[in-house]
Amino acid sequence: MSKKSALHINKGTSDAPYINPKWKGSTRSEFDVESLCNLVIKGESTGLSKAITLIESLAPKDKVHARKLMSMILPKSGGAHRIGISGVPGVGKSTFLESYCSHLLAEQVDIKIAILAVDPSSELTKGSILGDKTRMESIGKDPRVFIRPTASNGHLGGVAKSTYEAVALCEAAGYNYVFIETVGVGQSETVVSKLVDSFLFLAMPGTGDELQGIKKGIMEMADIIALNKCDSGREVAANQNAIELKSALQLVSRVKDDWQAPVIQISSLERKGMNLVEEELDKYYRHSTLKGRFRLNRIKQSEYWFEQSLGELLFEKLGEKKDWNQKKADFLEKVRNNALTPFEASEQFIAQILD
Ligand SMILES: Nc1nc2c(ncn2[C@@H]2O[C@H](COP(=O)(O)OP(=O)(O)OP(=O)(O)O)[C@@H](O)[C@H]2O)c(=O)[nH]1
Ligand SMILES: [Mg+2]
Repeated sequence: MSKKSALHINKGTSDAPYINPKWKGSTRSEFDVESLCNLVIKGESTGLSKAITLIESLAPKDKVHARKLMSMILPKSGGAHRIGISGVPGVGKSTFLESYCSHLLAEQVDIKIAILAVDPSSELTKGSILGDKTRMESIGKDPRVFIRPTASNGHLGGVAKSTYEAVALCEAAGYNYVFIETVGVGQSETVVSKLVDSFLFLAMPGTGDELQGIKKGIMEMADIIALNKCDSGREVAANQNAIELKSALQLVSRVKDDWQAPVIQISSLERKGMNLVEEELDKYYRHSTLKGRFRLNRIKQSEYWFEQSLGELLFEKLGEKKDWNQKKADFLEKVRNNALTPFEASEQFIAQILD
């Protein structure tokens, strides 16, 4: 077995879908969706990998297969605790996952962990996932762990769709923890926060100004904030930062529930504080399940993605109308000349397009 397959790290982009050497010789037209579905349900990581490549594909034929696969998979999904991990590049998300998952693996024999890495800002073939391969090496070798980057297709809607479906596939394959690592840039955190049950935000010790730089939106999204890189010998600075973070958090009122995000201090490098993370995640899980919010949150997320997708698809379909560009340019000119307000122009434009 090659090192790559031993690590269960599978690259794949929509342009060049990952094809496991085991399937060499098979062609896409030979696709047997039912067998693939069975492989996934049996928990075979190679089948799961192939299934994720299929749902990421933009080829029309693959989309038909993917739709069929998802309809078979969906009733078997939902069984995992979905956990989002975010934070600025270099904060230590991958190192944390390596450390935290080692902790879980040592504690629980029956555990199955899937890690999906979402990075809409970089191409999958470069950058972070190569680093992840070495950073997560020790857990990647464990047969109970599946690591996979999600193809972004360059836009967030694509990330959301493929990640949503990849999570469902992992759950059908029996993974009871699904971690989604996302780099803290752009809108990726917002997307991931609407795909998970619990959202863990990693920060690192710095000056007060840097801490204040943590976006207010993130404070509202985060269920737990872990101050990473609180290594031995850095206790004083770490304590000071934790106090600052806590007081900043008090200014944020959570509208979605009555949860106050805790701030904990960890060192992923020294593997310190992993039990604290587990405790806080458990606490939050209990908090959300007790009040029925857990299920409701998932329903709300599905509704949200339905609405989002409707909007995106409608826009895409309208854009395919042959006179879209010309008419749009005409109305844009009227807006520029102040002949119409932007709102009136868009209303008239849509009315003409739909006519
Ligand atoms: N001192 C110290 N260094 C750490 C700790 N955790 C991670 N690092 C280091 O920080 C650097 C970045 O770690 P990564 O785990 O790749 O960070 P990341 O957030 O996944 O980075 P991206 O995937 O690029 O966004 C590496 O050199 C790690 O060794 C920690 O607890 N203490
Ligand atoms: Mg990383």
